[in-house]
Amino acid sequence: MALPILYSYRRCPYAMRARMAIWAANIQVEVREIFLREKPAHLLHISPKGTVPVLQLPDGTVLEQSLDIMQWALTQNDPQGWLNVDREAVNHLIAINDGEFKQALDRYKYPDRYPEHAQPFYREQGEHFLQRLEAALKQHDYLLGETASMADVAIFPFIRQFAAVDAAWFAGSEYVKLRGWLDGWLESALFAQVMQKFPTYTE
Ligand SMILES: N[C@@H](CCC(=O)N[C@@H](CS)C(=O)NCC(=O)O)C(=O)O
Repeated sequence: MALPILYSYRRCPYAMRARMAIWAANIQVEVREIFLREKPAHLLHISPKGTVPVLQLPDGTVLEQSLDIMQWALTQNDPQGWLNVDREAVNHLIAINDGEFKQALDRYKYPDRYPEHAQPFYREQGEHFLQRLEAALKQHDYLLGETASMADVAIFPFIRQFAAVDAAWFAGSEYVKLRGWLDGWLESALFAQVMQKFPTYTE
C-alpha cells in the first residue's frame, strides 16, 4: 500500500514538529528530504506556496501546514495523549510562538538583515516568550501541565534555535526550567529519530 509522502527539510523547525508528531503516532511515511533552493516539481505541483513540511495522503489529500500535519497524525494515534489538553490554550501559545516569537528569532539570528536595531534588542524581544514559558514550567513539568502536549512539541524546535544563536548566553541565562525542558527534548529518543539523515529526494 502506498505510504503518505512527507516533503521535509531536516533542520526546519516546522518540519521537525511535523515529523515528531508523525513518529509519535507511529505512522509510516515516505520522507522526501528536499533542498529548499531546488524544490521538486511534484511538491510545487501539490503545494504551490513552496514551504515544507507538506504531507500528501494516499487519497490525494494535501496538508500544507505543519500544525495540520501534527493534528492529522495525532488524530490517527496519540499514544502519549498530546491532544489531551485545552485546545484554546494550545492554539494561543503556538500562535505567539509562530508569530511574535518567530519574528524576534529571525531578527536575533540574522541581525545584519534587520539593521534598525542591534542583536540584543531582538534577543530581548524573544525573551518575553521565554519568560512566559519559564513561568509555566515553574508551575508544571511541561508547558500546559504535568505531561507533554502538542504545545511542547510544536514550540520546542523554535526554542532550540533561539538557544543555539548564543549558546553561552542561554546557558548562563535565568531560564533554568526552560533549559531543563529543552534538554529533555534534545536528549529524547524521539528527537534522535526525527533527526536521522534521509537521502535527498531528487526526481
Ligand atoms: N506556516 C508554515 C511555515 C513553513 C515554513 O516556513 N517552512 C520554511 C522552512 S523552515 C520553508 O519551507 N521556507 C521556504 C523556503 O525557504 O524556500 C508551516 O507551519 O508549515
